[in-house]
Amino acid sequence: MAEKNNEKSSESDKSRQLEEYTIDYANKPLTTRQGLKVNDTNNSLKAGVRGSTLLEDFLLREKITSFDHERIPERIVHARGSAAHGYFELTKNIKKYSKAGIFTDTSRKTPVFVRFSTVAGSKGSTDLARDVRGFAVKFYTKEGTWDLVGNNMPIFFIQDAMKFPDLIHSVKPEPNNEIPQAASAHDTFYDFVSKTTETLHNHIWVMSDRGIPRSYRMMEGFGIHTFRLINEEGKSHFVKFHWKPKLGVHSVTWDEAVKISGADSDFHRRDLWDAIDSGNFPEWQLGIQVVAEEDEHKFDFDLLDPTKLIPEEMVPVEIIGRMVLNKNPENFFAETEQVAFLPGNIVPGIDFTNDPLLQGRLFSYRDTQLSRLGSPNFHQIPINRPVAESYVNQRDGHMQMEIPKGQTAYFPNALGGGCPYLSKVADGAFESYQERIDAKKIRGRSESFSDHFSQPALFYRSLADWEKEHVISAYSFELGKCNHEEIKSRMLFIIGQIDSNLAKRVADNLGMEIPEDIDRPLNQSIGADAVVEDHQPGSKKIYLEKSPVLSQANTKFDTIATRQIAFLVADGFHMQSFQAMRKALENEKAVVKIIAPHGGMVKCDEGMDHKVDAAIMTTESVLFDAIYIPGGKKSVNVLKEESKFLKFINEAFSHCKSIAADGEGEHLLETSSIKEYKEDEAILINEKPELFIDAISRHRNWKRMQVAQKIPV
Ligand code: HDE
Repeated sequence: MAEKNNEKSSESDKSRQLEEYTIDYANKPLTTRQGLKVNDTNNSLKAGVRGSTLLEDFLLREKITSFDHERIPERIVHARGSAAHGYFELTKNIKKYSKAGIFTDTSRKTPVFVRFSTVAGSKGSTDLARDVRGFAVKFYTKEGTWDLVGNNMPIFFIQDAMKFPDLIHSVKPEPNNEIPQAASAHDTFYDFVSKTTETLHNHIWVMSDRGIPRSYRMMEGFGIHTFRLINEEGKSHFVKFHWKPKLGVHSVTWDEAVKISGADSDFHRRDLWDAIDSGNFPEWQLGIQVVAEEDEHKFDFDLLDPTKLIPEEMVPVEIIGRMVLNKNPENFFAETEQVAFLPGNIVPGIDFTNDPLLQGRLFSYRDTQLSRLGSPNFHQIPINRPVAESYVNQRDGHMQMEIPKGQTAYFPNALGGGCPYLSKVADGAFESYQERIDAKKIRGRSESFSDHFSQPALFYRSLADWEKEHVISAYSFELGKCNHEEIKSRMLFIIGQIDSNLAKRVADNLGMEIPEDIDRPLNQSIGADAVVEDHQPGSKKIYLEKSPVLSQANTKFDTIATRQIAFLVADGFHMQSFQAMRKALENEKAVVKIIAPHGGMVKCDEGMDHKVDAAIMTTESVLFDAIYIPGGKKSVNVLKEESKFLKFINEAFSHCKSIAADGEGEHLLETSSIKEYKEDEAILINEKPELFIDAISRHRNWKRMQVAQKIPV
């Protein structure tokens, strides 16, 4: 029991550590950095009130100099992100696989800091870009910090770190005109993708709804690489890490993404912040796929190839823990911007594999933190400080925050009593897994990495029809934005290798033909002295017809918690229906927002004032998950006259959202473009709140998709 209490304290250990560095400015005087009290921060020191500013003005110099240096380089990738604090709890001991404290001790609450991000855009770009999302978790474990720096997709674009700069240079704004921002739909990206077929698997995930999530809280997370778990006996198992969101995996449509980018480009950031602020803590389960060492070669793909997933039907995901995010950062810069993730941050019981992408990452992240944060002492920044105590001999450098005592900073030493001393593995020291390697030094790629089509094809086959339609539209949009015919043509040929119907539909949209063949090599990821023919991607294999978990049609649909519901009202709305619906939705933890023709207050038919959350001219239907219109003749007559309310309804309908109306509320629907489509299971007129709740929990009524496309919005 004593042990348990002790372990439990570890979550608060990190909070206490952060509190030590947190400064409260309430009731405090303004001072200089030296603590000198200040009586004027509005005027510089001048030779007369209309005279020139004096060099003597140390207050002006301190203020301006500090301002001049307020920025640090933004991350070269994943620049735009948002983060939160929380904890991880192990629900199932996996001692048989790993000796890590975090995987053996179910009584611990390990503090975490999690940063979500887009990849390509700059720090100020929109949250709704079609892109991969970063999902980086810092576990402050008692044995040292472990960083699981993953994405919301289970695979990556390339197989070898050597190609990362090429990938990123191709997707970032083009170097001559710095266009486009936070968008992959341009020539250089497709020039690269069409010549690098290993990108296709991650690429088709980005073209799917996974590339435009509804919320960070509704995304899966993946460690991507195969890692190792090492148990007390030193035995290794291969492992893939999965985060499964409690709210299921949900997305918006491309039309919404485009409009949200204008209406609220902080949509995901705000959503995460508001959910935590209101006590609706985001939650994920941690799952593992474990493969025995002896089964390393039993698959049709290579476990070391980061462009491949292990279908869950082949190796099920075992749920072993849960992560809850329960606290927003105090300060964006100090925490979210300065947090430094390093895939090389590891603890005993977990280890790396030879995945050539992972190996490159182990180098890159420390290097990039040096240029972002400016000093090897970045681990001393409060958000980066481990909970485990750290004693190193590398101590000098910019911004040393500690005062290391003593005469020695080297090992071995006698003068310092041999300290800091070495530990034994039995006492918790890290020891790399002793993998046997017997190989030639070679710059090249394993033949087992050359299947580039089977898994994108498996992904596409596994999607529901509506998801396939979204993928077709996404490819059509992206390629439609390219200016070079030969790039589009090459792409059509290549996606034809994934699925001929997909390529045909995209070709029709582009008004192009799919070429019968294109210049070889298809894939340029070949070794220096390789024969081109030997290094073509292999032809598509079908080792699994479908993997249902890859489709969002099979995600969880059991809650409406935190869903944003717009109540459209004007003076005179029917209080009874309003109140009954509101209560029912809020009981299920949905968030009700009153949208009215103006700000301030609206009066219901019982004469009470209700605070308006947003005036119609300040908001858009794409920011909501569903709409409700209570009865009340007077109210509905006003709403009918405002075209923005009709646009609001038409758009929600076209995005396949649920709409409910009571009493005269129906008249508003009849005035909108959806009047003919009332035979729709997510259009509920004078129905019980339970049916509306059920419809919202199903996220969207995709059966409406064809009809919805006819609505002019
Ligand atoms: Fe990253 N990546 N990456 N990456 N990555 C960075 O590190 C890099 C890769 C990922 O919220 C950078 O601190 C290389 C895969 C996330 O702060 C940089 C390669 C995966 C984040 C870097 C990869 C990721 C980064 C930029 C190929 C998923 C944001 C700033 C070998 C498993 C972390 C920074 C945060 C950030 C390099 C590939 C995920 C430059 C060289 C694969 C979530 O070091």
